Amino acid sequence: MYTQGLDIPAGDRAVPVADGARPEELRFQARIDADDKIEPRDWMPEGYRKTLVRQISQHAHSEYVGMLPEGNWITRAPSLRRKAVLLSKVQDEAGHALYLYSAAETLGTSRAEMNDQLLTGRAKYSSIFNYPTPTWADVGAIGWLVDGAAIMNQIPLCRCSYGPYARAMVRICREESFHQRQGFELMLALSRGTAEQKAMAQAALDRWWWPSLMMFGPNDANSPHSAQSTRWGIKRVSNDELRQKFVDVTVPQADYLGLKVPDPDLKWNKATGHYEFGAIDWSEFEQVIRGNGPCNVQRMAARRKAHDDGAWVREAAAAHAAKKRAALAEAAE
Ligand code: FAQ
Repeated sequence: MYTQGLDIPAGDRAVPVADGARPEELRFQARIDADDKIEPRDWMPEGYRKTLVRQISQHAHSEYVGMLPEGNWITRAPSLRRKAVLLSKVQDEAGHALYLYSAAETLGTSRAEMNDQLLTGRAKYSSIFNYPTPTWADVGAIGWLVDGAAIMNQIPLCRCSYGPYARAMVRICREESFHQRQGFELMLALSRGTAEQKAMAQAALDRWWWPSLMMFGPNDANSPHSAQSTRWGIKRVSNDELRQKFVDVTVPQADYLGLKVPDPDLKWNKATGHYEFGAIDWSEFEQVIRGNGPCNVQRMAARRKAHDDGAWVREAAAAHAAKKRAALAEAAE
């Protein structure tokens, strides 16, 4: 369902290389256009490396910070089954961050450097994780909508031109797909529950709908990185196209749940075969990515505290590694 229609032929996305490109740039672009994978030791333009480090590290930070909103409910999950599922889902997100940090490290930027960029506010993470989770239904809404939007955006990344990123995305997408289903199943249980539970599910949908649409990034016309990232085969489907696919897939799911999407302008257009939806409040998005969302301060404070609290673990691991290296060197003498 989430993967349909995402295969864009290379010819349709190719944008001409700038005049005066050097031979190695032309060779590089020819490899991209032939759908060849670029590997860490291959020649690549500095801009390509920089773009990938920016996107992959932001993606890793998103998975990492993204553990916090749902993590808020681990101790209060309503049953042992729900607690076990939520625990393993949140652990999966930590794993995604790890694969992505590792993929970014292959481009020559260390994990410590990326972490420093996050903690000092120089790197972004997804706007979506700056919203609060006041009720149990928010856990369902995150799985259903946020993981649903994440998969929509990430399936095309499995075919991204950079090998380590593309390979990391395959496993991540499989896990996100499971996360989406568990969120939907949670929402289904609430929607079929008492009137109070159904109202809780509706309120969570009201809270998460618009921020989920913002996750896909600015409209194509206002997306500064899209043209170049598309030319380099990093981006395969545009922000607006993915957002539209998400709306088209998700509205019937809301109908099935008996919930109402909070958009008075939402309507099915028979001629185009797509839903038309209302205007996104981009000023809210700007505020959130500038650090002024409802939970930005709280999220960064939690990450800084976790980093500080973990200092002894990093020191112990480094001391252990040094000890092992010394023992190996001694044995080799
Ligand atoms: N939030 O020119 P574009 C998840 C920034 S993972 C914050 O369109 P691009 C799993 C953008 O960085 C969710 N900033 O940029 C999970 C750029 O700023 P910069 C994360 C945003 O890169 C689920 C500027 O706006 N997914 O959910 C956002 O071509 C549940 C201009 O934008 C990924 O990172 C935003 N929403 O396209 C975990 C996927 N959107 O860097 C836990 C990989 C845009 O110049 C629980 N990333 N910006 O300062 C991508 O696909 C792309 O980077 C886009 C943005 C599509 C996000």
